[in-house]
Amino acid sequence: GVYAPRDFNAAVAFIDRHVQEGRGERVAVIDDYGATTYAGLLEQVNCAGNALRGLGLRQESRVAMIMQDSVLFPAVFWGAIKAGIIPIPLNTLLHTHDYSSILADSRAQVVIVSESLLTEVRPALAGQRCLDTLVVDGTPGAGEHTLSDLMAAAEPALEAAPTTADDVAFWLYSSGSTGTPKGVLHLHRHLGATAELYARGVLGIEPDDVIFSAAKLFFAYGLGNGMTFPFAVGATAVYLAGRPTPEAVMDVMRRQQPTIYGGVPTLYAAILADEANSRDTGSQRLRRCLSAGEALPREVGERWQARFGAEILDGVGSTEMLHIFLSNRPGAVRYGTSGEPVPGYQVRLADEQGHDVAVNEVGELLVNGPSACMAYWNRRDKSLDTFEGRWTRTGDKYYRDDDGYYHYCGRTDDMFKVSGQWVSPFEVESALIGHDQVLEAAVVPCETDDELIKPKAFVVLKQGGHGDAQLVEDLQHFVKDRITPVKYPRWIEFIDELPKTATGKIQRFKLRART
Ligand code: 3SK
Repeated sequence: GVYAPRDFNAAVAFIDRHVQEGRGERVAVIDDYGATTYAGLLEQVNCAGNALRGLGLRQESRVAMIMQDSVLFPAVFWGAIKAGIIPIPLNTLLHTHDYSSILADSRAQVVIVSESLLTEVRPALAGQRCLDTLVVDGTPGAGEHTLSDLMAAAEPALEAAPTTADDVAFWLYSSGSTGTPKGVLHLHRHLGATAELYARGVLGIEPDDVIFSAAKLFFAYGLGNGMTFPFAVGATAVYLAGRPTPEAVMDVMRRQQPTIYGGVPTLYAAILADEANSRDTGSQRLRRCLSAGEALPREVGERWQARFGAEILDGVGSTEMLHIFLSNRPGAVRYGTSGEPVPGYQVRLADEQGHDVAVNEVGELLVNGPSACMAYWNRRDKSLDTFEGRWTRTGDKYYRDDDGYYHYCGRTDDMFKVSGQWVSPFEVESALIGHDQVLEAAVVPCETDDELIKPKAFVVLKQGGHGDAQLVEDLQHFVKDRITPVKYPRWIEFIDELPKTATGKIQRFKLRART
């Protein structure tokens, strides 16, 4: 293997190793309840692994996790992996019908749920054929188990299951901007690959870093930021259980003084737009920020850096590739671009026939690297459509400029033609966001009375509410002055918020349905 020997259990490399090498007293996690050292985490990992075995789970059986961010998340995640059991962290913002179909699809036998999420999850257990045990992080109901009791009664020593680097270690469900979620299978070797190539290679994480990720641990981006990266080097992760509102994020920044912050564009923009915290300087130790989930508007990057003094490394990743494979690098950031390939990954841009496109021409982005997932669970056709030998199709359109920087143009299925020219919604949205009254925008194709396709924009204003006809006209001129005029939005509708996936991607298909 590239980053792991053949006989390999990722939990030993990420958790046990720190204690074996004398770093047991370093702080691994700070959550809403306090700090846990690496030695304390190892004990919790072992107890959780033994507790799962005690529930009858064996190597390769599956446990679903619907848990808020706290130290119990890594305890269960790595405990399962160490025991050879496959954890499946699920989005905590889903509804009963989503949990019902995902739990059935995954065939998990046990589900661990944070108490506050029980109302959505409990009804999803009805009629499940494989799932027989509900464990609650909190107070259980009749016939349910308590996570803390199970862990307290379990042995604090656990021998790692004899897994290989190519065994499946965990699944994630992709939350693509359309369609039903797909189970994405990741191997023991993948976590180390993202830590080595992106976290050490680009982000430059070090043992003394304190990293805070507003993106939650159930999301591949948050899982890397909040567990893989700090635990790869013995650094400290800060967790926030609740919603990462601008106030909550700034509060953590002030109290925990992280050195690295992982956010998403909407949150960067919302923090900058929030008058209430405009004097808050956040963390005095902040040295690096990263952004993913959707493209970071240039304006937002520039304003953030001017205010907080730390660059934002905007990057692109996917659940399928586990983390970021295309990114801006420290000292060479070009806001408004997704940067360059992370060393260790290869990318190419292909036209509809699969041929490489020329510099400055738009094509679909494909990526090849050592953290690509094995397949989608039970979705053979989708797997065949997405994974072409060593290459993974991303569904994103990009062009590469003369300097080798990649520019995002939108999702393959979001692009549309106006007067024979391809329009990237992202290009029009970026122009709109440059206006000082606009917080966010989404652009979709819309038919005129004579059945021609023209751009329509949905706009969220910084001060909220609706703009008048004058503002519509100003915004249209503003766009025409900045990009090819034919792409300006013929209609502008003001809305309170844009429909988004739980991980921050705009769901343009929902807006298309409204036109
Ligand atoms: O959306 C992204 O850019 C991303 C980044 C890292 C890991 C996962 C995802 C989906």
